[in-house]
Amino acid sequence: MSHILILGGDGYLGWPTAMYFSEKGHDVTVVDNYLRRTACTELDIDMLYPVPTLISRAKIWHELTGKEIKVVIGDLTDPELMRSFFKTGPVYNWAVNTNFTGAPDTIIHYAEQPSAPYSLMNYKSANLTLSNNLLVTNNLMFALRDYSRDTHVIHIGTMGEYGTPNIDIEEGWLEINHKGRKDTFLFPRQAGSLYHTTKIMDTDLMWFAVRMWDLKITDLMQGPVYGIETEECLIDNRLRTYFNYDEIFGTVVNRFIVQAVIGYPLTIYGKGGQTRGYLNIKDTLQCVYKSYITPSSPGELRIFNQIMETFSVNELAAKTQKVGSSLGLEVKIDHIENPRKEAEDHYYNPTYQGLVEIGVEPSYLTNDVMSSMFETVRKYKDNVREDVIFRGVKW
Ligand code: USQ
Repeated sequence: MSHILILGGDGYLGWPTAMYFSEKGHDVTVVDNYLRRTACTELDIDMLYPVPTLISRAKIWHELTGKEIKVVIGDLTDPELMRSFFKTGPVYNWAVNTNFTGAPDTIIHYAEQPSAPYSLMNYKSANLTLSNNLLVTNNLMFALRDYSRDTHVIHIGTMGEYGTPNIDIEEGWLEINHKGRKDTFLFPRQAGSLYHTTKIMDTDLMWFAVRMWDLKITDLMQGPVYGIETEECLIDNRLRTYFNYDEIFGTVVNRFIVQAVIGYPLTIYGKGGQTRGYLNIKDTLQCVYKSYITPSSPGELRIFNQIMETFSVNELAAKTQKVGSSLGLEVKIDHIENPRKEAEDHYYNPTYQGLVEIGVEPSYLTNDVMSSMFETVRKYKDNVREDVIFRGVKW
């Protein structure tokens, strides 16, 4: 049994990850400052259904399974909070057993402001994104340096670090031949939002710490995630993860399905040729778990591209329309002026073999997978608020 610390354990991915590791018998602690919930409240955004607080969810999990997910509510930009997980043990907001069992064996780092549009709403949201994301990562690097260089960190990066270059995208690294000599460097990065830029900076902070202090880090370059349910979420509706469909926090597949269900024309931005690599939320859990089982070595920044298949926005809209029609819905498609500054017609050929090589079994966005998302969204149709679907946050 390992001691797993999940930074950002209240989030779309953090909470399902906590249950996944807890179900397997690990000693799991989650920490979160409710950044995403607070932002949704401040922006007057509702999720598809209400989600109990992190403490309530941990209690429900305990009641139903007998397993314990310890909870700390706090802000990891405070270095003392970060360091308490290694030094003395934190002050838990909820836990059955509060004994300090030493530094975590593995830390899964999701504690970041995750939205590109949020990062570009205004100078305050830009500053929050920069300060939160970089300070949390830097606090983590120094805590590891000072207390536990053997702890393996699994960080969620983004495919958006690479942008859309006119060459094939490798898994993190590129060998360069220059004037007869060669060396390996981080693959060139060129982000399309300030949020994505913070992920590039995270990678740089982690690469520095790995070189200086021989830390063990895996950086997972993840594409947009879709899906609602993981095995553990199905145990009880109150254990479901967040589901955002608004312009700020909703990702494109989740948004399109909600739009199709309520008869709102699918919001393709611009020409719709924007191509990205996608994955099911269940595969995020598999990828993190397989990375945990086969940690990187001391002094290694291991990078995997965490996607299972690629689609253009037009292809996603066509798929949504097809599955919607098969369920008796009339799904309209709209091309609206792109609020983002991004290539709408571009080359895209990323490599993504590494995670399969360590045992991940990919899921795909089949008609059945989409239909089951439609079914779940339909149950909550009456909760959907049209006014949050498009506000036009511009780059
Ligand atoms: N898009 C539309 N219509 C919409 C929403 C999005 O055409 O209604 C387009 C966007 O312009 C973009 C693509 O769909 O070209 C993906 O957009 P998204 O909102 O699903 O994803 P993105 O903003 O790129 O960010 C999401 C997550 C972020 C993660 C990233 C992975 O919010 O945390 O890092 O996916 S990646 O895109 O590979 O960088």
